[in-house]
Amino acid sequence: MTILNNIGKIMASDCDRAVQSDHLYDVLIRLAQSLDNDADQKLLRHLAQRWQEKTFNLMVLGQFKRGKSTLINALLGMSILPTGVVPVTAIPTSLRYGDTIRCVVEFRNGESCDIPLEELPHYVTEEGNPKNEKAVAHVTVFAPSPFLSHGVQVFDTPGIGSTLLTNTDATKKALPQGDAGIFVLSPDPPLTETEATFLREVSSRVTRLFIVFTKADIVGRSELEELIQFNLQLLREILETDDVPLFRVSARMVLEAIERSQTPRDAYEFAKLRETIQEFLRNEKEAVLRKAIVARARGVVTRERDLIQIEIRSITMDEVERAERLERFHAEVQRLAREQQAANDILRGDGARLITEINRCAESIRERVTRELEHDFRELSASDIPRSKLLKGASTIFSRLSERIAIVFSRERARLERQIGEQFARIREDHVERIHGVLSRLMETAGNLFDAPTSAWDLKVECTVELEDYWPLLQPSSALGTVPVEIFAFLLPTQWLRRRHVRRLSQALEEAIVANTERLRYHFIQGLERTLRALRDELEVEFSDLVRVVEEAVQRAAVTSRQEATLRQATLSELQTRLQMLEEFDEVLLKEESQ
Ligand SMILES: Nc1nc2c(ncn2[C@@H]2O[C@H](COP(=O)(O)OP(=O)(O)OP(=O)(O)O)[C@@H](O)[C@H]2O)c(=O)[nH]1
Ligand SMILES: [Mg+2]
Repeated sequence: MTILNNIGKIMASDCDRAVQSDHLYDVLIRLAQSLDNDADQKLLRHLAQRWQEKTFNLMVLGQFKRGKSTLINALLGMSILPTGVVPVTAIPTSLRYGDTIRCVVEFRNGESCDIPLEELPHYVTEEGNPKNEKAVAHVTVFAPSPFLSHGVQVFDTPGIGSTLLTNTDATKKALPQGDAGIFVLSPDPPLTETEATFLREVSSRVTRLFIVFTKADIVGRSELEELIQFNLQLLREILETDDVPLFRVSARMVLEAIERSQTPRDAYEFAKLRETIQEFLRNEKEAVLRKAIVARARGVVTRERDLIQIEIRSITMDEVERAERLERFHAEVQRLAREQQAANDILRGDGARLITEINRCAESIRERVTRELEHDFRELSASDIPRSKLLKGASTIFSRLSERIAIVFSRERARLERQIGEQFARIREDHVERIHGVLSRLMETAGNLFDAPTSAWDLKVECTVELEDYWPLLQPSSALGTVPVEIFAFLLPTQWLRRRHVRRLSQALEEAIVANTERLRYHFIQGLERTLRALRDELEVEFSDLVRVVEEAVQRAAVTSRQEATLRQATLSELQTRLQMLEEFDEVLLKEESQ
């Protein structure tokens, strides 16, 4: 495959950067290996794994045939995904970094298998897998593209708005997993109403959205500008902002250049798009995670250093003094454990208040959605449909309302997530600060009792409300049921029949709203309770670990102090060496922090 051979040359500088980003991983693993303390080792390995696995989901979305799969191939610098002139992508496909190309198909029954790249179209396209007869749930392709380094996972989604409704469905289900999105538009035709509706939904869900106007090569430059200005005007209205990041590109030109072993030159703003996305990933996503991980690792180093100081001082104490100080330490532990309990009680209270807030929000969501959908419903059912078309009319109203339910609830979910997320962040900060106070005092006490200077360290916990990726929106079809068809309907007077259709649809609509609000409420409360438990447990483990490691250090010191002078001296100088090594690790971590 020539494209694969060329990619290495063309994007070599990016590869260097990808390799460099693993330095922090190595530092964390080396630090873990150099420690005796199991809990800290485990924590550092966990941090290294989080760093290595840092994933960031970039969804490529848009109407069918806009050129999504081609654009992904161009961003990756290799022709991986099938593309074509009829609706192609039928199964959401994710692309992740791997040293070699590997395709993994996961089936709905939970089984999975590896397939050669050539067979990918048999599983992900409408032609190869019509109506998903192979029951594929998801396909992951691992590829050695620098674009996929830094943990980015690109999702190719089936195009929305085609006659293949299952494609639109599959894409909407994948949407909640997105961190950022690329919305693909092209000259043929300009933005449609379906796209506008979908775009509104997408923009409320992802933290960052890039608009890409691809296939720029199919129109002349002046026509292109005219089209772009037209689309931009609509986009500003839809996204309710004047700041719309739009990039003109030609994915085809990029791929053709790579095939000819050339660096793509004029593919409009393709290079800028690629750079902006990577910049965003590096700066906004990676930097935040890097800071949190480094702070945590430096906390471990500081604590280890403090413990060594305590051990060194304890070795030189006499037995009675050491035992008496350990007893005082335990008394202080009891007192601080009560303080920790009080902090947990406050957390519980804050959690309960947040649940009340979720309930209140759910109630206003129900009222707001009801007002909005009832208004839609009145408009939809206002027209005077002739008797012969009554059933068809009801069926149209039914599917329009089903669509609106999905959109409106997705928007409300995103809104609630933001609102609750912000409040949770404050609760988390307060709790972490309280527990941090308890832990610092614990360490300070140990330091004072054993005449060893201890240093302040940072306790950073950055957990967010853990919601299930997929929010189980009650599928409008099952929520609204099917439009009732009655055998004797033809005997009923038209007005009567019309009123009955309206009544039934209105009742089904109300039931769907209530059911979905309830699901939304339950989903958030469950997520919040799970997260609060995890936060409390994590900090409790931190407390008991700290007590244990201080005790262990003092006990080791007791053993050492009973040894004969040369052995004791050897242990002391080994501890000094470890102290020195930890200082060096701290310097390396400090440099990593400012990367
Ligand atoms: N001229 C030109 N054609 C393009 C470009 N990008 C895509 N195409 C063509 O547009 C057609 C559709 O491209 P795809 O990448 O399959 O589109 P898609 O959005 O993934 O389509 P679905 O998966 O069916 O939703 C193909 O025939 C591509 O060759 C481009 O930049 N320029
Ligand atoms: Mg496609």
